[in-house]
Amino acid sequence: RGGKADSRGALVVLEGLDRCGKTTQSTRLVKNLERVGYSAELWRFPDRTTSVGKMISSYLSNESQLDDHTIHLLFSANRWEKRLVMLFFVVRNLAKIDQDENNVWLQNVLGIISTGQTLVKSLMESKLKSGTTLVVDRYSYSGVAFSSAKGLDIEWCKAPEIGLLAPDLVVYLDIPPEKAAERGGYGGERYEQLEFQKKVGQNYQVLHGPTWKIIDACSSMEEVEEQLQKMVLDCVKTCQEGKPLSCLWS
Ligand code: FDM
Repeated sequence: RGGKADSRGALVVLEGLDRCGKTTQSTRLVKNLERVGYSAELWRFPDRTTSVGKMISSYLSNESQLDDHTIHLLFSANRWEKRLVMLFFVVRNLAKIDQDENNVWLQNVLGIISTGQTLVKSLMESKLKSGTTLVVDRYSYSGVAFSSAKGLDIEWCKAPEIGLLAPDLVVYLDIPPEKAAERGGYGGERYEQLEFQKKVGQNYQVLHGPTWKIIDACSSMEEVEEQLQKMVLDCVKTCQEGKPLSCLWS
């Protein structure tokens, strides 16, 4: 809909404290975008379906213990692994070619990949370039805000995220931690504690940049939905007009 035939989708991230309404709003947003004719997909981090995601999930539900640095890197790896999905398909297809061509093809391409001249686009990038808008429930900013709330150095926390795609728009659903805590109670996961969430909120402030927009998450669900959709439609149009993709932390 609209834009040039080869126009790309937008990378939109929703961030905020636990219970700020991100998950409800990101689901509604994708439905609303599709309703008005855009191709859109909902992603979320952590993606608990992968093997790294399962380790994260077990940590969050207090079934396992991990060093703070280790879990931070696992959250980051869970974002990077979206790249590997494509790599896996390429290697698997080459393995098929390999049956006829006596290993040469596979050797060459694996050589290229291992020297870092990657032929492989990340899954995220190829989705965006195919015109799909991605609505992402939490991203690198959660990684930094939550881990640095445990006392880890903020620059150290940002480092493993360098080179991931930078969002075109980050919408911060702003809610006072006390208000969030009143909403239906926390679900018992590791970070769902008022004092911790207060620190996370302060850390998010440091991360706000030019691509950030803030919505008052204490407004009604409908009001938040409407404001969000308006912001995202503006962003989608800018991306269709040719805004280039960039990488964190630009
Ligand atoms: N979280 C989430 C992190 O600590 N680092 C990250 O990189 C991400 C993506 O995991 F408390 C935290 C934030 C939250 C918890 O998130 C699980 P969901 O949105 O409740 O599944």
